[in-house]
Amino acid sequence: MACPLEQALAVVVATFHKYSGNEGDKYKLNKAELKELLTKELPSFSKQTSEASLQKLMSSLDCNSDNEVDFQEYVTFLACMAMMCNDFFQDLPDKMPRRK
Ligand SMILES: [Ca+2]
Ligand SMILES: [Ca+2]
Repeated sequence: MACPLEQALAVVVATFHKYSGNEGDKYKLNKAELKELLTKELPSFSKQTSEASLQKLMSSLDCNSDNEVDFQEYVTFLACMAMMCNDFFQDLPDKMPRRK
């Protein structure tokens, strides 16, 4: 049985490919694929994702400006989210997510 962190890494990889393969380049997320990933996999972070904020997020993630989010850009995004979670939880030990 895999450890939780190993499972989490596998989920990070599998989640990307679950959406990246829907349209066009199967190793990159276009805007529609990114939107679907955000709304289905990160619902608490993307409650009010307007078209404008999606476009803004897309351009800030798209470091190489090819209008697609590749795996590296996606991982950078998740790393930023992880840092935000860390900032939020580190001073709130009671709210620290617990391993199940
Ligand atoms: Ca794609
Ligand atoms: Ca890109």
